[in-house]
Amino acid sequence: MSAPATTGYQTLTEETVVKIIEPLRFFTGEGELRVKEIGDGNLNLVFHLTEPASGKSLIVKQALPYAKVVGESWPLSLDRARIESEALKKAAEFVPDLVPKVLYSNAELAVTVMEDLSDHTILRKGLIAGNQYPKLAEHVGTFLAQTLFHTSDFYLHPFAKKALVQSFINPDLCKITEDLVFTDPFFDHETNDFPDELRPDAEALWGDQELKREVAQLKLAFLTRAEVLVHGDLHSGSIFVTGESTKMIDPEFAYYGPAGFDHGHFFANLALSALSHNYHTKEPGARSDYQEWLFSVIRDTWHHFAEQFSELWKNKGTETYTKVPGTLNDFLQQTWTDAIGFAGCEIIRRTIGLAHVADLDSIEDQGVQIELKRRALRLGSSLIKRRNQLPDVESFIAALKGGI
Ligand code: SR1
Ligand code: MG
Repeated sequence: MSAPATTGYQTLTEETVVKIIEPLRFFTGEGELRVKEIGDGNLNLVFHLTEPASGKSLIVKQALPYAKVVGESWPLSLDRARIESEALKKAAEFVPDLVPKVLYSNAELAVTVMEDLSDHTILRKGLIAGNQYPKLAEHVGTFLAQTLFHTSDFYLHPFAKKALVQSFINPDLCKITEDLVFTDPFFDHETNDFPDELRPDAEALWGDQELKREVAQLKLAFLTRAEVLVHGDLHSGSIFVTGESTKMIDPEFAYYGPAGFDHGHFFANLALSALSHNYHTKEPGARSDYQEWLFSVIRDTWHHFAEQFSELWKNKGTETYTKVPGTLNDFLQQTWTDAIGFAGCEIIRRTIGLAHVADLDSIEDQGVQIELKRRALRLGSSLIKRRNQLPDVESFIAALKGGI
């Protein structure tokens, strides 16, 4: 297969990207303009433009018509650039401080021009270094409560909600998740990627029919439950942080899906970080302190989310059934249980699937790395199967502590 034909689209270079931003008149034109392609993700080009004389800088992100991580044999729709900038603008209606500001977008060129967040660190890198971010839980909980509630049927007129569902139809990127998160890691598929030592563990998963039956339910929820506009890929590489600020970036996987999906990804990546600190932080006291902090982020994120979502439900709910006692609790409980299941799938796919996490892959001691990945597979499987027996955040944290 080759990349799809595109009209008016050209892949930008460090030379041509300058033309794109000229009409914005963002830079003063004094002195040199430095341009560097800095994209290290799986899918896109990212250009960093700085003008030392004025101290101004910005980011130009361009989608490629194929998955960069694999090559032109994996074509991908350029519409994800429109989806990403629309999702950022939608989130900015409710939480402008928690997303990068979009300065300009061009759907034909699949380009989004954004504020430069170079003063922030990618959360995954910060977690590997053992840093703590005191505002992280509050900010992620707020982001989830505000974006999920305001894009739901609980708040929007049904026509407005359906118009949003339509504009966030995202088949190519959803297919990546359907395959890489929910299907391939649970079968002997060519996209899987793991060392030989883990083959018996992977084969145990592939032969576990009870597990597969549960994953089938989670995949069906992902395929069919158009509840809210989710970020769609909220792992710790999609969050920029400082001590005071948190920005959710990269919502190119945004679509209408089940409300627990983003929580699940975020919690899974914190759990993988906690697991990896068995290695990254060798001194036992410091290790358990750091792992406790990671668990407190899970706990506080959920509480911030549930509190704010409940307030919004009570004060701004327009759907008739939001007034019926018990309906809020039912929705939160379903979201919670789904989140644990989605977390289990994310933990497994980041361990034996196509796209791994540096938290585990950067462990130099191969024996330790294999052992921790083995634990990750057991943990993910147990979370998926036991999600209905983990009714609250404390039982979930207890399960994580037992599993890492
Ligand atoms: C081919 S894309 C692999 C992964 O990278 C993205 O960040 C998503 O997590 C996707 O599943
Ligand atoms: Mg991404």
